[in-house]
Amino acid sequence: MAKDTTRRSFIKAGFAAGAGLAAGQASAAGDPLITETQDWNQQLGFGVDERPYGIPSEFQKHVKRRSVPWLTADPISSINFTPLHELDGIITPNGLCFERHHGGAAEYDPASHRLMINGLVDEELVFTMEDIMRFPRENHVYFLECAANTGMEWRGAQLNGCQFTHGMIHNVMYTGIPLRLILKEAGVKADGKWLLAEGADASGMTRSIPMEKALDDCLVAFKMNGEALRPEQGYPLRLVVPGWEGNMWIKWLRRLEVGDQPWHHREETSKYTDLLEDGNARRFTWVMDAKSVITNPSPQAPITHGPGPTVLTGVAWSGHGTIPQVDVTIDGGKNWHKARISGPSLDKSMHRFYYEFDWDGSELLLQSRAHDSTGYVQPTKDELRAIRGTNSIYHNNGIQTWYVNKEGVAENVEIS
Ligand SMILES: Nc1nc2c(c(=O)[nH]1)N[C@H]1C(S)=C(S)[C@@H](COP(=O)(O)O)O[C@H]1N2
Ligand SMILES: [Mo]
Repeated sequence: MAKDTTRRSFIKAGFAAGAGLAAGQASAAGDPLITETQDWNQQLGFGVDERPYGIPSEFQKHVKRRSVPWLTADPISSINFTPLHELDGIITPNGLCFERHHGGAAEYDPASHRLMINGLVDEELVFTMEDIMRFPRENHVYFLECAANTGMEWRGAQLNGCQFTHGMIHNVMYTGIPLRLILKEAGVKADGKWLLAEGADASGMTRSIPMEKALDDCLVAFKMNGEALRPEQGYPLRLVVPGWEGNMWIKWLRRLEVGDQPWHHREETSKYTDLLEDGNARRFTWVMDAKSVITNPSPQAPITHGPGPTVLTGVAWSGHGTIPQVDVTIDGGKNWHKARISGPSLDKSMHRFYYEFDWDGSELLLQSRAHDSTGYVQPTKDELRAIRGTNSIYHNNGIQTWYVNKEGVAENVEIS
């Protein structure tokens, strides 16, 4: 499969494909969509007062979060998935960020929201949202990945689409206050080594966070991609714990307690722990390791244009830093190629990669493999299983394979 990505070859192929599709119909030059006046050329569009808050084109209705009904018992304590196969670049639009909540998405009036700090501090404090807004702010783009992302795939290929296998992730620019400034305001006592973050929603979610992380890069955020957090994402205030599993990013943040040891609450004992092959469970697997997935082509985004120039794209991320390199293969690992990373390469943020190739119409086995800035390389699923067995749910960052048939239809498979 030779790669020739010059302009000329694209244009030639474009005409060839057009001619092929239009066989027996009008040629490209005689296309009525070009030569005839269309309905939409003859009527006025809608005015500036029609949509004071903009929404996507009605032709984009298929671009939406989706859930998998059998995954959870009811939609209140459930999950939906980001449509990764419909997105490009690195930022997840606010309305498409996957949702995970344990007691429904709460909607609070910011005027009556409070953030309290108690425990091992010099002075216990309560902040209003107005108080929070008076601290110096920072802007950072970070991915949030639920530890259960790809969790259904431990025993074998299961869900047919990157939205479902990898869509428990979003990548957002947050505006917020460094958590360390808020802790400093209260004054952490010398034996204050841990922080408990608590949500105001019905689930009252709590997680223990080591003080080093709290003082390092955590944010108390109130904006996402420039506008207020969405209710689904914890409006008016959420904790941002860069690179660490999504469960720790407490939404509707109402309380921070400083303590001298972890609290061992539900979400860090019975959940979000990793059962190992020997029967022991590993706790506190906080950092999300390097991972990647090809978003196009993929089961929900087949190749529809036939052989010729084809754009392969996907996303990669690491909780340990940046992604300097992504390799892709279209023949199940016989040959690996360096993908092209385009867009900002930011710490603990999603990266976008592309690989352009000339599809000869034969079957494909697509895989991507991320390298992060520590030198770590994304493992195969078999390598993970050798350590973790198949009884795991969380922290599956194994290499994903899509099989593409001669018609361009893609399917979730495994090769070994
Ligand atoms: N208060 C509160 N915070 C929460 C949760 C919750 O149910 N309640 N869910 C957690 C889990 S398990 C994940 S993966 C992330 C999901 O964030 P998102 O809904 O913005 O995608 O929020 C975390 N923070
Ligand atoms: Mo989660």
